[in-house]
Amino acid sequence: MADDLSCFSKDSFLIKGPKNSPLVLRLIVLMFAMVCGVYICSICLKQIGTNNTAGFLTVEPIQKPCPEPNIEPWEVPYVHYPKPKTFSRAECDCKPVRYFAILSMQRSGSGWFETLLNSHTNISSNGEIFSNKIRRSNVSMIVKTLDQVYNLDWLSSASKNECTAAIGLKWMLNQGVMQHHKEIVEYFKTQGVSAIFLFRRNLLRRMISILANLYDREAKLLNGTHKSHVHSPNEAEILASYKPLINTTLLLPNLRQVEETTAKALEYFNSTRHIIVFYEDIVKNRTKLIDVQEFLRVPHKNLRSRQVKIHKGSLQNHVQNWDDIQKALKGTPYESFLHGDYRK
Ligand SMILES: *[C@@H]1O[C@H](CO)[C@@H](O)[C@H](O)[C@H]1NC(C)=O
Ligand SMILES: *[C@@H]1O[C@H](CO)[C@@H](O)[C@H](O)[C@H]1NC(C)=O
Ligand SMILES: *[C@@H]1O[C@H](CO)[C@@H](O)[C@H](O)[C@H]1NC(C)=O
Ligand SMILES: *[C@@H]1O[C@H](CO)[C@@H](O)[C@H](O)[C@H]1NC(C)=O
Ligand SMILES: *[C@@H]1O[C@H](CO)[C@@H](O)[C@H](O)[C@H]1NC(C)=O
Ligand SMILES: *[C@@H]1O[C@H](CO)[C@@H](O)[C@H](O)[C@H]1NC(C)=O
Ligand SMILES: CC(=O)N[C@H]1CO[C@H](CO)[C@@H](O)[C@@H]1O
Repeated sequence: MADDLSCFSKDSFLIKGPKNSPLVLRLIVLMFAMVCGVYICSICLKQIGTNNTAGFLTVEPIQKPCPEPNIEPWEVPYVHYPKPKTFSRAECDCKPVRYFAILSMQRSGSGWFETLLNSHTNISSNGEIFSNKIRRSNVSMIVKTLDQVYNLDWLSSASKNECTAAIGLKWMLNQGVMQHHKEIVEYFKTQGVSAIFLFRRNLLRRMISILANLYDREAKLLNGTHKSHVHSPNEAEILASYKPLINTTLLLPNLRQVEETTAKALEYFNSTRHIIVFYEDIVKNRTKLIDVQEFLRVPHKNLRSRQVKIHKGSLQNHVQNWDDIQKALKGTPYESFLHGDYRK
């Protein structure tokens, strides 16, 4: 429209010019044409400018698409290419990332297990993020936290760099997992998160570990600091010197309740991709960790932890009322817990 108008006025200026020629009129028409031209040019420039910058913003992050990873079709929902806000994945931009969550219970060896996983260059497990009550106060907070973790934007001492190939966290069943299981299962399925269940077979040993840990929270046996995990045999010995008294009235109901929780959790998460790992099995045979690395689809490495086991050897050395406990468990399905012994 504007173009036509300016051309028309130019034509009329050329045709009419020679006949009727007041200089003022010619100048006015000339000025009008110039203003029109400048106006049109400026609009053109503006449009080119915005479209160019808009183009850069939307096109740059997806520059060249990553080549199709060499994976089996069932794996596709579990392979991700996060774009962290806090850093660039640089040379590993096109390396796929797997999401996982270690679902466990307190004093089941999950701290040790996590340090083993974190000794792998491509695995980053961010610890017990949901021990913080605010982060698990409702489903939207949980989802927001998980989104941040899986987008590689959660900063913790475990965060690795651009070449993380498996990202996750440690999550205790009593930290909102059981309470919000429906929504969490839904999240795991839609976002492609794999679950690693880590349980302990000998629940009596677990109970002793819980009681000793609770006691140390107050007593702080190691030079006035409370420690849940130790790195030297000397420290382990000091912590194990405390022998808890187990209330035998509560023993059976408590063991039963832990078993029920475990069974329920497995039932809830049955439809998610998962693996079940037992602490005792890893202690006995480290090659079990290959199964876990296979599950996470990371290259196989020799995993290490500096943590030292606290309660070693026969259980009877670790409690005050061994005789009562023996009596309470004789003839129950839990009798085998009395004998389970293993070295490390
Ligand atoms: C969830 O919890 C957070 C923090 O406690 C709160 O700010 C937010 O309003 C809650 N959201 C819903 C939907 O309840
Ligand atoms: C693992 O990390 C290394 C660098 O630390 C990187 O070169 C390698 O590509 C990563 N592997 C995977 C599968 O992402
Ligand atoms: C406690 O402190 C003493 C002296 O400061 C030190 O020799 C000892 O190793 C410490 N023990 C532990 C378990 O840290
Ligand atoms: C064991 O627990 C029960 C129930 O809490 C309590 O009534 C009982 O006194 C406890 N026994 C001992 C020896 O502490
Ligand atoms: C999970 O589902 C499978 C079949 O879909 C079933 O065989 C198995 O018993 C279930 N496990 C639990 C713990 O519910
Ligand atoms: C350790 O476990 C692997 C499989 O996870 C098995 O092949 C191997 O025989 C086991 N080794 C021992 C000593 O039990
Ligand atoms: C060709 C083209 O992409 N034109 C777009 C330029 O930007 C404006 C608004 O920013 C869009 O409306 C045009 O479609």
